[in-house]
Amino acid sequence: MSQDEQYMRRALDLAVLGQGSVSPNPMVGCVIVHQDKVIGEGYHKVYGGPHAEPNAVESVGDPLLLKNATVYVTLEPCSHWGKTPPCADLLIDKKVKRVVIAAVDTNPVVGGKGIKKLQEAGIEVVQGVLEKEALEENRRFFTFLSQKRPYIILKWAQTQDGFVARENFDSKWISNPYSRQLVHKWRSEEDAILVGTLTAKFDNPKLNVREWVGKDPTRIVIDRNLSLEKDLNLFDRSQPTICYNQVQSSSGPNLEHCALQEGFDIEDVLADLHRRNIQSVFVEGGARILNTLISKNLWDEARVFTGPVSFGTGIKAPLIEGLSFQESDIMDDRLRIYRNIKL
Ligand code: AOF
Ligand code: ZN
Repeated sequence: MSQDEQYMRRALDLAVLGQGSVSPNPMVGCVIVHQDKVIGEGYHKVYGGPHAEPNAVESVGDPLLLKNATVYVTLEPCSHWGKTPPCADLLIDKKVKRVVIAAVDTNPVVGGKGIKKLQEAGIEVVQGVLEKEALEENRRFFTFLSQKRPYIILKWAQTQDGFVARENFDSKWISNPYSRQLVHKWRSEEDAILVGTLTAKFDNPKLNVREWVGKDPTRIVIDRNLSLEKDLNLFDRSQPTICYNQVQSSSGPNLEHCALQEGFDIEDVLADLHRRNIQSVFVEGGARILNTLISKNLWDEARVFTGPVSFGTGIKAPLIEGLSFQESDIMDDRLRIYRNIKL
């Protein structure tokens, strides 16, 4: 690893500290180095709050050192007046010597303009240092911008013989303490969790974060004809919940009924979530909604648990073309298999 890469690695690690509180903004970290010594660090802590760069600049003890400093930032410094002043202007004002950037900000209001501003002010700019890592870290942000829909993570658990539940929808077999805890961690990392009608009905999930410390995501359920019972856990109003229907129904605290047109499809739901600035969705089933998303290639990651049991018959697991769990665990970059996980 080069020295630039080492400092950028630190900036990428700092950025992650903002996970869960900056969406729909990106996670951004910043490290300021003077004569091979770190003199300042910062990250974007909260949506609407100061960006990574002002936080890092603020942390520098002797501001005079900034003049000869190199600033490492995981995303191109912004050039626009948003909720805060442009970060590029701040770095120009402080007369820093060099700015090292991991990824360009694809937000159209920035889109290279921050880099141009810095260069025009005579600052040396290096870009693309640990770019791959930076794109991966902010994959939700970049996908949200480029696809105009939330980043979609599919999750299911299947038996050795490829079933997600028995015919009576019983799927209790997968629950072991470790997989449950992992799922709760995953829930806390996304803006929303989506389930279909049958999963809401038969599993009666709470879809909150109990086995991990973190925020509860917004719950999203599709219930076209308002057929779900009102006393399901999902409707307990303990956290924001959106229910998509094709008929009008009244909303109340923490429970919004959103009526889409007759015969709406999943794209309409995703477009509405995009409008609401929901950057990522964790899809917990059932098989029908998972298959729909897979068949339309509307997914970015699939996390699949496999258990040591066989059902022989039941509800078939979603199929990703070309995937055979027997052959290999990783068939696709997007697919992550968690095989027989145990404590
Ligand atoms: C930076 N450093 O730490 C972040 C940036 O609404 P605002 O004013 O907070 O602006 C949000 C946009 O600014 C966001 O969509 C992204 O393009 C950029 N985020 N930029 O220079 C940061 N978080
Ligand atoms: Zn900024």
